Amino acid sequence: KGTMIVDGRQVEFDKEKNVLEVVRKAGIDLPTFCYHSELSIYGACRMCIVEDKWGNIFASCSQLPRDGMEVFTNTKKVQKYRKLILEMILANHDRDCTTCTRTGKCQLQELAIRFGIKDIRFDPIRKRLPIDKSSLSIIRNPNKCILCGDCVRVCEEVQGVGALSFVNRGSDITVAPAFNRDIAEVNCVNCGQCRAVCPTAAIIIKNDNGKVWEVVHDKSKRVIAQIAPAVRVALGEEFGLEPGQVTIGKIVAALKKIGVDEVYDTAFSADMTVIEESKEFLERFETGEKLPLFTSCCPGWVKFAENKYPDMVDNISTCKSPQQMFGAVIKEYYKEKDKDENKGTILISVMPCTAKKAEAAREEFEHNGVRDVDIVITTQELALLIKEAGINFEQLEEESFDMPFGLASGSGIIFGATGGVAEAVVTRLLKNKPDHNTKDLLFSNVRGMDNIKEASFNLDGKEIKIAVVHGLNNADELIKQIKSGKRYYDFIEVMACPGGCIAGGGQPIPMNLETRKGRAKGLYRLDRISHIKSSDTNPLVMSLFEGILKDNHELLHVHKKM
Ligand code: HC1
Ligand code: SF4
Repeated sequence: KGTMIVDGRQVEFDKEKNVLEVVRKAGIDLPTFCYHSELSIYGACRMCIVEDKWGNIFASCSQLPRDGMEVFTNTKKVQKYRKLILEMILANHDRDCTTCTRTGKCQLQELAIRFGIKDIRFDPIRKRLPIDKSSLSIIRNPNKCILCGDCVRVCEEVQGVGALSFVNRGSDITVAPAFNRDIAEVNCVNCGQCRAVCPTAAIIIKNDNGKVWEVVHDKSKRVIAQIAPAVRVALGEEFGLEPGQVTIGKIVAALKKIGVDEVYDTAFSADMTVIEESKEFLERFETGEKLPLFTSCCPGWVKFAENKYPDMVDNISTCKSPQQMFGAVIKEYYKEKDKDENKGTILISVMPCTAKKAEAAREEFEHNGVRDVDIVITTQELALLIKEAGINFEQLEEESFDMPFGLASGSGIIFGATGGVAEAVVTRLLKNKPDHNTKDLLFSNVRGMDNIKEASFNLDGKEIKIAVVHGLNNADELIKQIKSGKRYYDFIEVMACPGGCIAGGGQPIPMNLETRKGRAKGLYRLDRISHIKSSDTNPLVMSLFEGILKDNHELLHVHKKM
């Protein structure tokens, strides 16, 4: 607690972690590339420099605020150094801005404009490096890297993966996977969180929009799209709306305009997942075998477990994720009709997640040459697709999902927020279904952004212990505690990205606590207004279980090949 003086004005501080936060509290937008409140402080970019009353220049992110401390943010010296730093970064940065996917949203470009950089006085000293296109999810271009280290820290500190690090020294320094290998050859789980924090286009989403155009132009194809829960509360941000605003009607309309024949809801197949997964849970709970049961819908988590805890893979549910269940069902549903009409059904997934691209491509999701899911695009790619098609999103008339796979329960929709899957499974298991008021109370422990959440529920006199984790480093911590016997649970929901799918690596940026909370709120609002609360009361899902799935439950399960 204390008071600082920023540019001659008194500013009180209390919980602010560093001088930078106090300056920002004073209403001054100090620039930075490498400071993220959720990551450790690195102090590498030095864009946030300030000057003290003795003329010393320092990075404000790396200094604690002190009572009586006086700083200046716009002195001649500060302006000169800041420009110099920017010029040096720009000298070594690919400047193909006209064709860059981050143009208009690049922090480097933004600051170059803001600080009036016109000429760059230096020649590049870094040599050009190859672009790494090995991953199905992300593309790394080291020639656009400004060495802020954000990706390195998010991958290590938030995801506990550590797939990226600084390699080499001096002017050869760069960020790369271990031993300079391709990213697809290391332990990367495709979560895309590195892309979400990258200030430039050094890490971008692999764009699969070309494949979408190809299939919608092909008249021999029946083109179907499924929309993940989290997309509907985030896409609007790309068109100037607040996080959490629901634009699902416009998303359906836009996809139809682009040429998709039928548009369905992944929350529908999330309802199917709930039915299958709760059945599986009850069987295991009864026998006490292979507990805790871990959820299987997050491909980043599944890959992490395969890499790091192969001995626990059997504890992961055999249920396919909703994305894959939807694919398996739709391909079965249209099998005969496709033969009769001499057509091929193509399924496009619109997901908040970069890892879903890798999930769809896994070998176990192909049967007799037919893939469950053919193309996966992220929320960001959908926004580009809409812009490319020249669709005026604001003026688009809303449309409803197609039937029969367009009706989902609120439980299926909240899958997109951390805690949502656990809440949906427990809601399904409870005999007396809670209304939304009791739900808010009952599930308060599994909702929200705490790292590790716990709750217990009484089911026919037996207590079920549940944990919810998001962020793979938190999952790692929890597993260590389970293995050491410090904690016990029956059911664990794991989502790789902090906040769950709403903050997946394919979502609009910025990704921060505010956007996460706003998007989660949007999903819970949809649950509150939905007529169907519990997956087992979704009549269309139940009729599917009586219909094509009756003797074909295996369609919904996967036995992972290790
Ligand atoms: Fe998710 Fe899921 S909730 S994994 O977060 O289980 O991506 O939104 O589609 O599959 O339904 C993502 C979201 C999504 C699946 C569902
Ligand atoms: Fe790390 Fe995820 Fe990026 Fe892979 S995609 S390098 S796991 S942050």
